[in-house]
This record gives sequence, structure tokens and C-alpha cells, in this order.
Amino acid sequence: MQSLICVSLLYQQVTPQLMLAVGTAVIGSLQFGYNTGVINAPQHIIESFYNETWSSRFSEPISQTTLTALWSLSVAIFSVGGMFGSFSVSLFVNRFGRRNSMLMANVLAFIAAAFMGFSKLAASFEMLIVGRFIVGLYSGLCTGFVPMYVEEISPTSLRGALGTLHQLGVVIGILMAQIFGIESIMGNASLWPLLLGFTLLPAVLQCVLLPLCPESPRYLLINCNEESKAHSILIKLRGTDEVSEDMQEMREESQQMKREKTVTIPELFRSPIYRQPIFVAIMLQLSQQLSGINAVFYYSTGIFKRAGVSQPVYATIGTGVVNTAFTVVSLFVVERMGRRPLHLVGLMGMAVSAIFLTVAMALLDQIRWMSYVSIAAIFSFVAFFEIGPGPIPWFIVAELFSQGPRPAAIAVAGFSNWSANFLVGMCFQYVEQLCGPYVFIIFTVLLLGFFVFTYFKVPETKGRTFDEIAAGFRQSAGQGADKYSAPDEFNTLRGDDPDL
Ligand SMILES: *[C@@H]1O[C@H](CO)[C@@H](O)[C@H](O)[C@H]1NC(C)=O
Ligand SMILES: *[C@H]1O[C@H](CO)[C@@H](O)[C@H](O)[C@H]1NC(C)=O
Repeated sequence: MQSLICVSLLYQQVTPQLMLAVGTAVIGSLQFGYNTGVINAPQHIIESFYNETWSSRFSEPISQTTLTALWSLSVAIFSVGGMFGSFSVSLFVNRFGRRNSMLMANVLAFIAAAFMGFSKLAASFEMLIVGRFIVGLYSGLCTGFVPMYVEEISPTSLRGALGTLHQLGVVIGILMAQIFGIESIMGNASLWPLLLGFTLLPAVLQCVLLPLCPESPRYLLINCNEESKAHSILIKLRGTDEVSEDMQEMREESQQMKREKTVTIPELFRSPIYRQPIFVAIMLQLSQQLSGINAVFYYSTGIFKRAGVSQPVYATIGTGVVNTAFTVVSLFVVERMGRRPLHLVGLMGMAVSAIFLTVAMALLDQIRWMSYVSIAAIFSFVAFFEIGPGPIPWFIVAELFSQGPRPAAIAVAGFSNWSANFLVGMCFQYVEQLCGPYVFIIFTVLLLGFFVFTYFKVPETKGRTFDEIAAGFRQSAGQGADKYSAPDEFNTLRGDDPDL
């Protein structure tokens, strides 16, 4: 009976307008995922393109070190772009609005697609690298724009569920890239430029659909003070005239924002009330990236090959399928369960899977069927990622900070995310060449470290107010932090930044 009511409520709230807007925005998440995964399958084909280009330019074959360096750079420069992109999000969203920012960002996708798509024709690997940088920039912007827009247009009761669609878009993007990367589709010597340039099509689609989507009512009301516009958009999005509650909620939020000054990034680190939460936020991001998940998404085809799997591309697609399936699972559990237990379970599961993978790869020469164990281990590694370290850090970061410090906190978290992502993309191949099958031991150690950190330092945030969470931090920090009571802190902060 109760679930019947839930379903009918859901039906009422998910209007066509809302679906269109969310669906269009999530194309941005798809783009991020696609470009994360696209470089994986055709690695060897593009490497031989680098080799040929190099030979014809310098009339000598490329050395293995140069090739590894160039390839790692092509993979990892995406994260450098992402870092700049995620830092620029706030420059756009408050000036141009959420929807128009998304629209404008697509210019980057066009440019990047051209650079990557024509790199072979121009016999220039530099173009490919530049294209990867630009598409990273674009992805960094998307990972800021999309969750913000989706959250702001969704009704409160659906915010969590629709918010996870961003993550779902990302993993479907990865899966698409893996499927298109099959040799008989686009992962071959003649079509790989199309594989990389494909990012153009979703961009075009989004440019066509975005003008049909509404601007975020929250932006209109709070940033532009256009109350009637916000009101009429809400009516369309909700499919009912009864939007006074939503309006009220946004007005209260706006009041709250006026009371609570925006905190800048340096203030975040200077102020004792934020120092601990921001430390937790950074560590959670690192636990996501240094778990080794991107080593799998960037290099799994190579890993499977070394693990003796006969059709590595299909195993890679398998990881995409598992990834997508477990993202759907987490979509249902995250809203119900606490964040902390899920993160702990995810980290421990990943650590155990990494151990299995290491053992399987070490015993491969003695025992043939170990290649199946390695496949299973990578699948469960990915599955546990989507239970914990995948979705949880974002929930916690958003729930740890109230209005004032949240944008700065999210920028810092994004920065840590992308820097760690870069580190993994850049170093994995080198470390793997050094450690051979034991490379995942490094991730195991890191994972166990993050498990211990989460166990002792990360508070539960679900269903708690910011004040309660802050009180918890003060308690655990001991006497020292008690000297600073929150209101005083806000007052001093308000004093030293006149333009906000
Ligand atoms: C580059 O190509 C040449 C000729 O095809 C080949 O002998 C050499 O091994 C390749 N170099 C690398 C690092 O793969
Ligand atoms: C951080 O990285 C993960 C995985 O690479 C991704 O799912 C997430 O959206 C990223 N967040 C940001 C802000 O870049």
C-alpha cells in the first residue's frame, strides 16, 4: 500500500518537462564518462600511430620510454583540463545561469572533437594531446554544471534519486566508449579518429535540446531576483500550480545565504571550524581516486591482456556492464543507508578484490584458470567501487558544508579529485612496468589506509543538520576548537571581505 502511494507520488512528480531537462543535462555526464573510457581499448593502435608518426618525422622508431611518456600524457592530461574546468565552474554558473553555461561549454566539445578527430590526418600526436586537454576542460565543467542543475530543478523528494543519474550517465558513457572501442566497430587503425571525435554528436544533441529546457528556478530567484519567472518555470517543472512550498524553500535558502557569507578557499583552510571537514572532504576524494578505479578504466584492456585473458576487450566491456549495474544498485541503497557504512564496505571490498587480483596475476603461469579469477576480481573491484567510494564522497562533501562554504569546499574537493586522477593516469604505466603483477598491492595498502581513516574520522552525515555535524567535529577536536564558537567565526569572516 505504502509503496503504491510512493509510486503514484513519483509519477506525479516526474513531469515530461523535468525528464527532458534532466535527460538533456545528463548528456554532459555521459561525455565525461565517454572520454574517461575511450582511451582504454585502442591504446595499442594509437600507440602505433605515435610510433609511425615519430618514425616518419625523425626517421627513427620511437623509444619505449618516449612512447610510455607520450601515452601516459595523452591519458592523464585529460585530468589537468578537468582540474581547470572544475575550478572555472563558479565563473560561469552565477554569471550566465546554469543552462546557458552548459550550452556554452559545448563549444569546447566541438573544438576538442576536431583536434582529436583530425590528429591522424594531420599526422600529429600533439593535436590529440591538445584535444584531450580541451575535452578534459569540458568534462571538468560538466561535472560541476550537471549535478548543480539537476539538483536545482528537482523536487526535494526526488533530489537524491535524480542526482545519482549524473553518476549513471558517467558509467553509461564509459560503457559506450568500451563498446565503440571494439575492433570491429571503431577500435581499429582506420576508425579510431572517429572513436575519439564521436564526442561531437552528444554535444550537438545537447545544443539542440538545451534551448527547450528551462533555466534553474533557483538561479532565477536567488541570483537574478526574477520571482515570477522562477514561479512559472516551477509550475511547468512540477506539473502543478501548487508550488508555493518550493518557492518558500528557495526564499528561505536565499535568506540563509544572505545571513551566511560566502567563504573563500583560503578562509576554508584558515578557519578552525572548516579545517577538519575540508580535510575529511579531501581525503574522501583521494580515497575515490587512489582506490585504483581509474587504473582500471584507463588501462583495463592492458591489465586483462597481461592477466592472460584471451579477449581483453570483452572483459573490459564486462567491467563497464558491472559498473553500470552496480551504479543502479547504489542508486537504491544510498538514499536509505548511512553514508559511512557504505563507504567502509566499499573500501574493504575493493581491498579484498585487489588482493585476489594480485594473487591471481602472480600465479598465472602455474595455474591457467587464474585468468578467470582475475576477471572476477576486477569485476568485484568495480562493483564495490560503485557501492562506496564512487557515489559517497560527493554526498558527504555536499552534506558536510552549509551554503556559505559549500561552493569553495566543492571546488577544493574537485581539485583533489582531478589531481589524484592525473597522478594515477600518469604514473600507473610506469609503476606497473616496475612492479609487474604486484602493482595492485599499492592500491590495497592505500585502500586499507582510507578504511582506517574513514572509520575514525568520517562522521555520518545522513539525516543530520550542519550544526549537529559541526558539533561532532568540535567534540572530536577537543578543547582547542571550542574557543571558536561558530557565530563569532562567521562575524569575523563577514568583516574581511567587503564585496560579497
Ligand atoms: C615502432 O615501430 C617499429 C617498426 O614497426 C617497431 O620495430 C618498434 O618496436 C616500435 N616501437 C615501439 C616502442 O613499439
Ligand atoms: C571525480 O572522479 C570520479 C571518477 O573519476 C567521477 O565520477 C566524479 O564525477 C569526479 N568528480 C569531479 C568533480 O570531477
